[in-house]
Amino acid sequence: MMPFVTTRSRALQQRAETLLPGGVDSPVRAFRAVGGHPPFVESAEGAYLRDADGNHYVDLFGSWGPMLLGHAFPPVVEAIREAAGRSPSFGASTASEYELAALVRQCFPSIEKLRFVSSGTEACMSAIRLARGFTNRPFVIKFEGCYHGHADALLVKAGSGVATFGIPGSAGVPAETAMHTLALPYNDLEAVQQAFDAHPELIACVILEPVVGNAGTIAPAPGYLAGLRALTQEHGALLIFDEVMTGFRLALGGAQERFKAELGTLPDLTTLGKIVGGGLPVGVFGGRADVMDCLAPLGPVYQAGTLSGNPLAMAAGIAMLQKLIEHREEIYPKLERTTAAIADGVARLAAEQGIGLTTNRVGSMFTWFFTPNPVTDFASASASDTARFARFHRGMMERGVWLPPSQYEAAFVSTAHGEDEVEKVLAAAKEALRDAVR
Ligand code: HOZ
Repeated sequence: MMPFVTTRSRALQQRAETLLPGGVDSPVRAFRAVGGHPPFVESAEGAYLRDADGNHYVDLFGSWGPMLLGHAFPPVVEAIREAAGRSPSFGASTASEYELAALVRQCFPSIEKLRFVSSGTEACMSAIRLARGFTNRPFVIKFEGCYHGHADALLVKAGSGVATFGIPGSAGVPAETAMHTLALPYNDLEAVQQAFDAHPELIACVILEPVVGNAGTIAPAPGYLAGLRALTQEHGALLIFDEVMTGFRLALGGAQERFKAELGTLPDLTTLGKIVGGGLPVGVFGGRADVMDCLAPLGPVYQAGTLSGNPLAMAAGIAMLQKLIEHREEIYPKLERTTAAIADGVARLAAEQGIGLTTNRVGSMFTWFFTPNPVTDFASASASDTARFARFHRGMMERGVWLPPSQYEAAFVSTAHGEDEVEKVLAAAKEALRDAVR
């Protein structure tokens, strides 16, 4: 194995720490949960990242999701260049907003109307406010280990960095702000039924990641999504699918397309992010027209943003979605094949070495949990051996494979990954697994 040199990245991290808390702009990036030093990225192309020391990595986190077609995808880069030449921001309407909205609508039949914002956090925060405004009810049901961005009321028992650092929520969130958030175990319909019984006509909405990515990957149990749909309808609450990770990834129409046969009726509202911006900051919330028309300037629910519908972000999103729509027949089966080869290949290696590993995969997102037991909710995900995960992560980095630096984040595969990358990941994993259990 070549020596793993990270001298430049270390220096850049030390310098960053003098101005940026933890040296980062988003906590999980600091690698605190897995040890070692975060490499500083200089550039990326296709399935590969290159760091400041010249190390190359097969990228298995894809900018946390957006890079479905690989890095520096030429049509997206070209669209951004072209739009930048006409000025990066106007703070006024452009034709491109309708164009991207029409493409989103084409992929998601449940989205009759939508609004663009700048992040998944904003999308979920706005969707919740809208649901409360529409129903005139205060309570929100969310699920343990699901992460819907860092808005105050949604950090309760959240996934992603909140789970990574083992904190129950966040300092700075007054109890009154979170008192209307009911955090229930995922995949447990009985708990939802009980919450509706305990708070009759007070629950505005149920929000969930239909396939969880922020506690690691967890699939909905058969009947779970349909059960939530039935319960919300019965109790006059809105059902919100947070498809920030799963939208355009699990299928062109996200989890709601993938699980359509079982779901029957679609969610009332959906939030999107990541892929819809082609790598630029875009979030979307949308759904039933009667609900969306409660937004200002038509209705009483206020929401706004200077950079919402930003022309560069719209251009990138249009280029991305056009490609996905045009090539959907090749793209999704290829993603499925490559991801299965990677996820199942490592699962086989672990079994051969007698290592207890649970592999959860849905489409092109997956997680290797270091536990021999099934992972179906946050409690079972938390039973994973995070010290083993950290050693495995380190071993993979040293061998040129960049996994998300937390047991509680999903790995993502792109169309730029192929047989070469599968081979590289399996070769690295064979040795890294051995190190992980030493
Ligand atoms: N919470 C994000 C993914 N679940 C992490 C984003 C980042 O650190 O860039």
